[in-house]
Amino acid sequence: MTSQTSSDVENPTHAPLLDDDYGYVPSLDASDQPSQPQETNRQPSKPVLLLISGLLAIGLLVALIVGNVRIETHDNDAPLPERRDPIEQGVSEKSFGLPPNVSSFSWTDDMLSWQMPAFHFTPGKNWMNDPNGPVFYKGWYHLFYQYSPAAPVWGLIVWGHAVSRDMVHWRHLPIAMETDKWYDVNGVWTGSTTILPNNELVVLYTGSTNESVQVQNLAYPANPSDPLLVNWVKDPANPVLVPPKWINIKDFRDPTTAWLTPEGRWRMVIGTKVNRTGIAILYDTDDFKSYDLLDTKLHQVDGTGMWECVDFFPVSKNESGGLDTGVIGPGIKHVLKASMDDDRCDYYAIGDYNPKTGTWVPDNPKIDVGIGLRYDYGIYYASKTFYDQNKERRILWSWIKETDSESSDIKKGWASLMAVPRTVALDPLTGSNLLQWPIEELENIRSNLNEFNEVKLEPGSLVPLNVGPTSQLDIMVEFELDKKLTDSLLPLKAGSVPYNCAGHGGAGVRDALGPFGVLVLANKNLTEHTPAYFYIVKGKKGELDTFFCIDQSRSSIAKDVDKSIYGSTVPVLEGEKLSMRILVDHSIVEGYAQGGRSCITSRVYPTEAINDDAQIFLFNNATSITVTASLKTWQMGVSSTNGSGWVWIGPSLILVVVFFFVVWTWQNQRNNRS
Ligand code: DQQ
Repeated sequence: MTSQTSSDVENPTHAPLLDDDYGYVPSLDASDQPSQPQETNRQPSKPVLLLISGLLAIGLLVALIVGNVRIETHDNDAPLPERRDPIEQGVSEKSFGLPPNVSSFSWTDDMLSWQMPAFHFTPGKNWMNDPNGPVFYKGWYHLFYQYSPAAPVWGLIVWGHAVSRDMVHWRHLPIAMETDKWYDVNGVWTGSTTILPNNELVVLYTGSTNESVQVQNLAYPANPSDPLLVNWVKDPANPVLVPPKWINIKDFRDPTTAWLTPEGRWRMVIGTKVNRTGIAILYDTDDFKSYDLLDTKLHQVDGTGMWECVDFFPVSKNESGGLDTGVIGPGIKHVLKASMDDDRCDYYAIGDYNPKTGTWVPDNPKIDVGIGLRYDYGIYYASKTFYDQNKERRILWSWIKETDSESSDIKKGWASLMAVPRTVALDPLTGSNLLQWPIEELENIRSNLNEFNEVKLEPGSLVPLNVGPTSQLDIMVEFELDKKLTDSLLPLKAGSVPYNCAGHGGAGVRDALGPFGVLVLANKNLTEHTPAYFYIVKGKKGELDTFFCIDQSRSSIAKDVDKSIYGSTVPVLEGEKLSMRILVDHSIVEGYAQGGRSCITSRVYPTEAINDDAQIFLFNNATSITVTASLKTWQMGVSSTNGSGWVWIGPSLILVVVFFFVVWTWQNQRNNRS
């Protein structure tokens, strides 16, 4: 298994052209061709000639395979398209702002190029935000995304497009939908795909019109027999939906995947707000062209502001697999998720859906949408699920933004990426939260397992782990605590401030039962490090509350990056060990606690703890307990084929054989002549 380095990513080699099977072949331009041996007066000897031709042939083979790894489709040097004014503001532009007067760090090219992830999806250049219309179609996973092809800042948004066999190795395709109609000239915004019973696809997306009105538009593949779905047609009937009178023309966006109602009509959700109330409204349609707005709202929550990228899907109480969007019946709960424009976080709640009335009620109104549970307690926004009929699971995609300065984004030439795709299902043990877990396909890019068993961590200890390079890691760790000790500790005093990750000073603040965990992306003298940790507090009634946190406050010596501390409580059931899984992929640290009951995604921008200078440690900063840790780590790479790359091995081998044959014949002829 080869791992993909950031320089592979920074220097993509080929642009795709058409191929017989799927519409595309990789092309080699002149600069990619191996150079020919120069004619000189001295004849090379036969073994030398064979060695050179062998190397050339291998080079050709490698070039063909590697050429499929990251294929860029956009020319960064092309003149910027004229921006139409006014560009719609306030929808997805960079929301991370640094306090005034923060000094800029002198970022070097090496530091910036290290930040590019290896196994998280990114278009490689320019700006990306929300995932759009994910679908599995004719053997390929399709991911569309909000893309600003002109610059690494939000602007005139189109639908970028990539395909994959496994959602790990990607093949970049041309832009699927451009801003070429009056009804989307200010942006082809977020939308979803629906698979019709005859396996045809339809896409509904929000267009920002020439007057910046948010409307819904219909599109479908130009050639449904093309598994890569390269070309898309927009329906002449567009826009198929305009904002109803009682909705502000700029608060009507992001249609969901539609599902069939028991009456046989298609139903979908759109997010909106009225004053400060976030609302999910429902439309029914027979043909995706004319729609009936339901009188009832699916759901609304006062004080939550605009609901973007609403998602609505069933989960099974008993089965671990996923369910198609329209499934209803006993043993099924429904998840309603909305992305809160106010705080840029994705909130969900679990509840019951009544298809007759078109309403949904949360199980626990105290943790309703926008005020309770989050998919992720770090940087995770505008997510969208789809039902993967290929493996009967529900997959969650989400946008991870940058939390550095815009000038750094411009210098590095790209901004944002997708979190790794996660399976999402109801937690069968609690019934009150979801479980999110990286898709199993990611395990195929693990290598170099290191295992550490029962490492005793005394209070105040720090244990370096020798696991090789640490910029691309999958870490799974379990902690055991001495139960007698936790029992003997006194509960929190009445009136003391309840713990939360952000408000209590991070991993450096010591208490009886925490923090303990893993330090990643740490340099030797620990001037830079990112701790992922548990922190246990004993509640007033003696109950233990466990928090899962990631502390970015010492992740970088640079001042012009986010230093927040993220986290939340995580349910831990009787008899369970504490467990966390941490994915490190250069500037992303993605954490999952207790099998995915609580997740945190963070962006870190170290200046020294990069490349070979980054290490990992176990630590225990608790003052009263010894913790026993057992862990496994793997290097994470992206193998040099992207699912479709193997297609080229056959032809490449034939080329190699032909090459050798020609050289051999030519050499023989020369020998015969002399
Ligand atoms: N991003 C899109 C909108 C959506 C927002 C525009 C969420 O459709 O509401 O890029 O990030």
